[in-house]
Amino acid sequence: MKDFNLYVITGEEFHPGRKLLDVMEESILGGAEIIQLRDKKSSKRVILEKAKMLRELTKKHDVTFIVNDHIDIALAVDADGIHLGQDDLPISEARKIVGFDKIIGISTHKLEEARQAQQDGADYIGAGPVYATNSKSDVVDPVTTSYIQEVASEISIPFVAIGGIKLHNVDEVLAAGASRICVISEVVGSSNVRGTSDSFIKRIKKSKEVNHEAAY
Ligand code: 3NM
Repeated sequence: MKDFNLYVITGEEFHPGRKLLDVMEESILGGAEIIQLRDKKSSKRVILEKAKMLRELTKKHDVTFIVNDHIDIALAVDADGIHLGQDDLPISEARKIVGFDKIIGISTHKLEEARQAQQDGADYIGAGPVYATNSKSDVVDPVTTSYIQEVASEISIPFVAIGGIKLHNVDEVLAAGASRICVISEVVGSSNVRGTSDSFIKRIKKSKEVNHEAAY
């Protein structure tokens, strides 16, 4: 998969009165390189319609498009990949359905799950929730930046840090070893979605420069 810095997930409850497509386009214009459609409430028909619109938008901007949970919808709209949770289909079964041309990502909350995901052939993992978050109902306790440190030192596939990440704490997450950040509320709930994405991108890139310099 193409590497990335900022991954933004939809969260329509955070932008009442503003359109999904407008908000997600602003996040892309600010620099988000992956967009994930995550909708735990709507009917499959409604999610399909949103997926079609976001597929078109992400194609227009040459951005990666991932669908959460619904493999059938991801295939129907020719998304770039799917994102699974620990209770969804195992990666081996999902791979049989989507093949090797699609990205498969999975959420992990402990090292055991991260190792398993890597062994099962995940293209990337989510590592979180780093901090407390209101964006996920079935959320586990925060894993803190120590999980980020563990994943950074042990896991070789790409990982993205997620959960309660804001502009005020992102530097801490980057310092723990993350180089890719995933956000819902801080970006989509912002009154300046584009500017907030852009600020995240600048912080991520800055941290990479510093680490690069430190390595040489
Ligand atoms: N997955 P926010 S945390 C969707 O830890 C999701 O796997 C998580 O939203 C995980 O940036 C999370 O608003 C919510 O905290 C992220």
